[in-house]
Amino acid sequence: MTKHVTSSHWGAGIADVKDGKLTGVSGHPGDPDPSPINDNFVDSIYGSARIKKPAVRKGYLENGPQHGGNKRGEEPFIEVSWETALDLAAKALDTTRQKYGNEAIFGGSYGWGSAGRFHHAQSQLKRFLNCSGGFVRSEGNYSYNTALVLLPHIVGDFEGLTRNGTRWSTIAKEGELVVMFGGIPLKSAQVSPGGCSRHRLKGELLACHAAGVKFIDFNPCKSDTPAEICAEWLAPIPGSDTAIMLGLAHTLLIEDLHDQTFLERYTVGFDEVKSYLLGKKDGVPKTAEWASLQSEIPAERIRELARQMARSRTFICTAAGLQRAEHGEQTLWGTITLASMLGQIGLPAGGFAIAYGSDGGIGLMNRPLRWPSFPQGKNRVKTFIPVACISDMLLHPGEDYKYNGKDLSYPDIRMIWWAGGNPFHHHQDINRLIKAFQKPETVIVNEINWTATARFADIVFPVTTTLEREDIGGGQRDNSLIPMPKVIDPVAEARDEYDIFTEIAERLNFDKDFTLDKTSRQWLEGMWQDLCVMSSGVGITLPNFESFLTGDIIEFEDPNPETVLLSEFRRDPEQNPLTTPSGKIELYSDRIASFGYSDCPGQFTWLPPTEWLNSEQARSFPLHMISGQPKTRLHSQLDAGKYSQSSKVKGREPVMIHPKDANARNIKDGDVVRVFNDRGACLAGAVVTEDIRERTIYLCTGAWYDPATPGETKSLDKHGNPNMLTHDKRTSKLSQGTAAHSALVELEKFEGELPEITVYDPPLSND
Ligand SMILES: Nc1nc2c(c(=O)[nH]1)N[C@H]1C(S)=C(S)[C@@H](COP(=O)(O)OP(=O)(O)OC[C@H]3O[C@@H](n4cnc5c(=O)[nH]c(N)nc54)[C@H](O)[C@@H]3O)O[C@H]1N2
Ligand SMILES: Nc1nc2c(c(=O)[nH]1)N[C@H]1C(S)=C(S)[C@@H](COP(=O)(O)OP(=O)(O)OC[C@H]3O[C@@H](n4cnc5c(=O)[nH]c(N)nc54)[C@H](O)[C@@H]3O)O[C@H]1N2
Ligand SMILES: [Mo]
Repeated sequence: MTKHVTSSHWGAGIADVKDGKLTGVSGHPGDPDPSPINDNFVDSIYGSARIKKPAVRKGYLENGPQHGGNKRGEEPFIEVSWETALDLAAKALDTTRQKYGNEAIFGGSYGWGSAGRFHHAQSQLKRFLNCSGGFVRSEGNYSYNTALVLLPHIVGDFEGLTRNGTRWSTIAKEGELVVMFGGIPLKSAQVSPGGCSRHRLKGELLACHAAGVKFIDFNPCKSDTPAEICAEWLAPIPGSDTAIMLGLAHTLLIEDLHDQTFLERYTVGFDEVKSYLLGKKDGVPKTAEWASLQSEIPAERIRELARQMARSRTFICTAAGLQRAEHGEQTLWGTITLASMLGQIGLPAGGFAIAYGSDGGIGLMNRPLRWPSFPQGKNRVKTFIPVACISDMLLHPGEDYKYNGKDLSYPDIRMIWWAGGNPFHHHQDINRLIKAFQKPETVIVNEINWTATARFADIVFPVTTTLEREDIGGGQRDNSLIPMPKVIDPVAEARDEYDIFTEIAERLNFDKDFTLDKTSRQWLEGMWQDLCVMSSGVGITLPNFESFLTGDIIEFEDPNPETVLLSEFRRDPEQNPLTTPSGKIELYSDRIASFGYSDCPGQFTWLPPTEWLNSEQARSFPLHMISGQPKTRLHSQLDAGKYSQSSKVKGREPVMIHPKDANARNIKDGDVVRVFNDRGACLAGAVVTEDIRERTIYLCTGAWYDPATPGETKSLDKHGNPNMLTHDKRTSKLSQGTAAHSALVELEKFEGELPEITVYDPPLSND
């Protein structure tokens, strides 16, 4: 048995290999709280869902590219030689750019891929497409797009706010009260983009609790926050947090508990907020009673909480999940408005945080250096889309739309190339996406596994996993370099992305631009050289690359453990202005107001979602579905693995349902249920629990879409993908973010014969 250090988005690990085969991956011994997601590796690497050879959809192989009328997701695949697949891909790329120009190629390819600085699938694809003349890219992410777009207008860019965010260690020392909208889900903090050497959040939260910090959790789901911190659970109607924040703000205002001095010195626009709170703009004072009507949180609790917040050192934490909903911008603007009224921004353990807990690094650690990455080159195509507009783009070429003050129109896409992402996992309203995906002439997907996205391609390239290639591990917010040696040989015919793209570039005569005449090892050694130079700047001498690969984690000093968000601004706002137009916190933004968007006006505003428990649709679909992140995997990755499978109920994704809602439908724990609305339906396995509030269900993302009848319109998904049910409306015209958390559904016991799960078997032709 040999042991090798390795890394993944869920942390540093140790891979065990016997006779050339991977037998398991466990957490690194230095990690106090390693993630069991590692247990998914073995089955995903060797199981039936692994793509073993290049494959081409039958109709595409027989008839070539067609515009519309394609049978993607329905027709089987035929395995072909690497030569054939590479030739076909080169031809499709060349024909598309010659016939329609590079504006017809979509390489946005959103997704998490795997850890590793060099073999980063998206960077590889983007460099390749850039060398080929460019592509339509996508901007932003599904995670916190409203934060990316809104925050620079009103307080500063999200990356800066998280990088310089107040640490949990400071909250343990100085804090008294943490008010969480959406909790601090430890399940989410298992994951950190690019990996981490230690999972620190649980320890830090326990230290806060031991130091006497009180936690309050507004969350429809209780169990997403660790029981050990004894948070007071307040379970609002999903989507009503903005109203609660307004109710709190109203109480602060009328009881004169707000910090007028802070507001005058550090913010602009409070008069507008005041007038809105008092109902002078719309005739509705935002009292605690009013907030209670929207949220079902008792008015007295809202009022008392406002007082408690004003008399304590209070830290307001808003989870990323909240803004993944219609008008998600408002939950962030509300957070900042409330924190400004309390006047504690810039004080240790005061102020606000966005997305703490949605990542195992934010608020815990920082990287000391900017780790090197594989250069993507220059994109000559200027057209882009906000990432969640994928179906709109494919279905409505040429149509105009608005985004963050810009008037844009959708390009006419003829070819899609995806590497390192799974849109049939991540995008909303999959039945709509299925239609959209039939339009282009060619779809190419590089994948490890036969995911739904691979099944909706024409050409599928099997790629290596992190354990089958060597790389440098370095997390986006972590202080360590983690060796990623090659642990096993590539399974079946899988190849590295770099080699696949090099071969296609050779066929089209731009391989020298792509490779700069370097092998992967030479690129890695070059990146390591850069790291050696940068590290010596912070007093660390790195070993040579070979010794790094065979050695252990290299940890750097935490660059700023005492950071307090916006403390410099607080100390001297004239010398340290914010990057907003006024240099201050903008509680009213002239710039946003000037865009004239009714779905995102110039100040924090209550705009009820179209789908929520107080809307008309709740009569037909009376349950609110939350579709957060799964504990047992990263999104859809390694869903075939042991740990992910261990959570399933009769093979279906678990759905949490309150006993009252279950009883009313004659559903028992462990029953298979059909969850449905007008957009689609899926099966799921009932977990009856009081951890979820009434009239709300929780179905995590990531079960691979497994249609009962591929090709049939709105076929039942046998497996439990919540995006069968979510709508494809965006947060607002400002950020065009996903609004996945705003969805109403109904469910019933599934009575028929239980269909088999078939999505882990390859969709290959038997002919
Ligand atoms: N309803 C609902 N939907 C959501 C969300 C939600 O809360 N609710 N959350 C959203 C969020 S926050 C996100 S970030 C997205 C995530 O969406 P994605 O990032 O698209 O999801 P993943 O499953 O991580 O997809 C990564 C894919 O890359 C593949 N892969 C891994 N390594 C490699 C590699 O080296 N090369 C290649 N070619 N492929 C590789 C994996 O097998 C996997 O299929 O989902 C979003 N969707
Ligand atoms: N294990 C695991 N960890 C992950 C991921 C994964 O797939 N698996 N994905 C990673 C990624 S890409 C991201 S972006 C982050 C996302 O991290 P988060 O955004 O933090 O995760 P979510 O599970 O979407 O939602 C967070 C919380 O919001 C609550 N919530 C939902 N709707 C409402 C509401 O209307 N009001 C209130 N008050 N609360 C609400 C949910 O109950 C949940 O507890 O997680 C990361 N971590
Ligand atoms: Mo995300």
